[in-house]
Amino acid sequence: MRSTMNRRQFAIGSAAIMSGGLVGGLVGSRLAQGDPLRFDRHLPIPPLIDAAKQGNAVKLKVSSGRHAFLKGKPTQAYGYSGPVLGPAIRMRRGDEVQMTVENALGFDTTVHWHGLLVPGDVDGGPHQVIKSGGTWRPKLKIEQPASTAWFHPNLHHDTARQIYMGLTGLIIVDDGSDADLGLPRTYGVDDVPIIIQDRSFDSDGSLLYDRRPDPQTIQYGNRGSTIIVNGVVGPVAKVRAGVVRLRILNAANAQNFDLRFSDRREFRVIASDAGFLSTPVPMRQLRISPAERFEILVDFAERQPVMLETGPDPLMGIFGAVSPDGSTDFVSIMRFEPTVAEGTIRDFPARLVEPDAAALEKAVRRRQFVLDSGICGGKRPTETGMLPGLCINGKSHDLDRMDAETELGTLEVWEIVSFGMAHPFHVHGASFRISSLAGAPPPAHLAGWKDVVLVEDRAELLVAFNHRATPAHPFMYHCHILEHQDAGMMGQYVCV
Ligand SMILES: [Cu+2]
Repeated sequence: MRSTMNRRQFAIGSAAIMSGGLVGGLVGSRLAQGDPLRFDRHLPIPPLIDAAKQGNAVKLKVSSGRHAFLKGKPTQAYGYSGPVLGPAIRMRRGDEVQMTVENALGFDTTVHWHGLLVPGDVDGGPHQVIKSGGTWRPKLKIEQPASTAWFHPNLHHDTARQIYMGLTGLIIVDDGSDADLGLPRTYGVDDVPIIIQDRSFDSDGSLLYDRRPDPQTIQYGNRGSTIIVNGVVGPVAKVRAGVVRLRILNAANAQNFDLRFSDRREFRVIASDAGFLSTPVPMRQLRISPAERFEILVDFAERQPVMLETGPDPLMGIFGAVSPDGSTDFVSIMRFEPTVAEGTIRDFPARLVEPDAAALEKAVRRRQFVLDSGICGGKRPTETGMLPGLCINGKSHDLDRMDAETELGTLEVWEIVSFGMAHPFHVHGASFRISSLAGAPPPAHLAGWKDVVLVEDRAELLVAFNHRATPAHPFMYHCHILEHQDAGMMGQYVCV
């Protein structure tokens, strides 16, 4: 069986890495130096830009700045209109938002609107480079249901490092349905963004990222020893004593997080990447892979402080299942303290929004995408040609090669196959329903519209193509382990 073989192949790779003594995909509640975390730093809330309140004209300046990920240790980071991360931009369905993106980084970048369903020429993929010192002015017509999206660089061969250094911002698409449903929606108060990332730091607090990652880092993705939430280590969020909505984004380069609360309380998943689920899904533990988003409702009415924890990456075998201190425990990543202020929302809704139907029998064709490593055809992913290739259907990404042509207004079945390890697969410019995961129907919280799917074995997707992308500005599909993407595990398609 495929999955058995995957695990065996994987275990061999893991043993090789561990014997090589390389630092890998390990999360921990302690800093590398061994200091226990105090969870006494207020959770930073990215500033909210409500596009409609400023005439649907939004400016972002991408630049380098100084930020203290570790308390008292400011260091270089990259951010959008700030030293690290970026604002949360609220956009309303039906509006057209004029973005102005100024690149003051000192080198090229792009800004990809991950989860926005917009045409290829404004999608911000590797064909829309914003040159150093340049400005990009895309118009974004918002025509999709309420959802949590985000924005980040997608520059050919330099996506992983730029995101690692801090380039991540949120987009909140608002269609009024959360007001109709009576959901918490006061940003930063009972509607709280939670951006989770793992990082490795030097003793001076600076970010460790090798511009030329070694083969093992490329193979398994960059994994840090410390977890940050909204850009800081060990934060505390003071929340209302009531039902609170968390918009969780995994913006790690490679790590899957396995989230739960320290008291194992139940929470409700209300939305995934591309919008609301039909009903809230009660869960006590939630896996989130790179680039995925989940919105959850948590009841803090009992006023008990609680920790948010993550387990070792369940899909990294030996490699991810052991912390630097040798433990396999869950570790605390942040603290919630319900305050004296009562929450205004006391109940979970019974129903949410019925997602747009998607009928498998309407699919016009079927394609298969095999995600693998090895000797890839096409251009070499590195100048030396000595590093491992990461490829889709045996080919490394090539900006000059078109891999697929789709037709506007159609549905297709895409079968994604992962070899060797689990890959989070993302499609630009389209959303999909998961028809099956390893041959079984998806669990309820993965049954809505999405744009990322973690493929451990194989997944069958029903993809809806409703946005135009021409050969000059194609859409990407790729693995969202950023080192894999940079090393060639990406393809591109047109939709005409
Ligand atoms: Cu991958």
